[in-house]
Amino acid sequence: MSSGLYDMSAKDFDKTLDLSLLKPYGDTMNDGKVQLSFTLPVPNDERGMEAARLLSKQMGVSEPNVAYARALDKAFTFYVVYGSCTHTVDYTKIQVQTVQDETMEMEEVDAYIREHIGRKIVVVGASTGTDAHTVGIDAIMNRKGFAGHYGLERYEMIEGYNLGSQVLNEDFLRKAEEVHADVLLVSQTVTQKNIHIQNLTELIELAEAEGVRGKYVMICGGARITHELAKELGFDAGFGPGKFANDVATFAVKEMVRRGMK
Ligand code: B12
Repeated sequence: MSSGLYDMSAKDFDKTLDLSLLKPYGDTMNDGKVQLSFTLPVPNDERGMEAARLLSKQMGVSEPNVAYARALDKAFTFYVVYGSCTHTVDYTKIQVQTVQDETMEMEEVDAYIREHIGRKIVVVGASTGTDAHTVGIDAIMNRKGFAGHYGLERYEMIEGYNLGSQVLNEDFLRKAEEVHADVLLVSQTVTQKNIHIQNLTELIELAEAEGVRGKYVMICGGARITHELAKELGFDAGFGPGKFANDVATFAVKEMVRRGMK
């Protein structure tokens, strides 16, 4: 439910705002104020600070001010730079691919499963490949949940298996087969050198090679995962930060019904 302040756009407060030329806001509309932080492999001295300013200018930040510089080691320095972004984007033209289902609460999901599927559904989740981060998949699956949203293990009509982290794609699919899974949930947190793309692609390829891709609703998630990326990689949906168990459960059960999975 939204009302009052949230129904107003910033244009109601400041007539100089042009959403086709959107830029950051700090103190005064269109001032472009931003804060950047980064590390340079140089010692912490005046020369390093000048390098940080010059790089910031090249990134489109005018009047860069090195607000903070701290040596991490003899040859590495961490910088925080303030300045004004000179770039703009046309907000009016932005289209984003998102999951369209309106999120249901836990009780509504359970009722939906009872009515439309008529049995408990089986969900298997894991953080795959070399990825050791478990907090994301736990947030979605653990009974106690995350940020006020109970996890899938608490749903009466869901039988959940959380395999933890560093699960090989082969083992993940084997477990899915063994427990007659309907929905597979994959978490990927580490994205260095695009390892998440590699892991996720390999899982889809393996599922296709084993002829089981169509048996499962396959969903991935993690800090850098968008719905658009997930679809590109061959998943049915993708969820990132700010998404919870009931968002995922809603999509999963509606997708099962759309696909006629009983
Ligand atoms: C805790 C942590 C660790 C812990 C993990 C402990 C554990 N048991 O999970 C430890 C110390 C082990 C660790 C190790 C490493 N980490 Co670490 N870690 C973090 C940290 C601080 C928090 C991550 C977290 O728990 N977030 C909270 C959860 C709830 O958020 P989330 O995962 O985004 O989940 C939400 C959504 O994305 C979504 N979601 C997530 N998964 C799924 C799955 C599905 C199916 C769905 C639907 C939704 C969904 O739902 C969740 C709720 O909204 C982050 C920095 C940060 N502040 O984010 C770095 C961070 C993720 N780690 C990082 C790195 C580099 C590493 C190491 C490689 C470090 C090293 N050199 O050894 C190792 C990797 C080890 C490995 N093999 O994977 C980097 C990743 C950079 C990148 N882009 O790749 C980060 C961003 C730190 C940084 N700024 O550099 N790490």
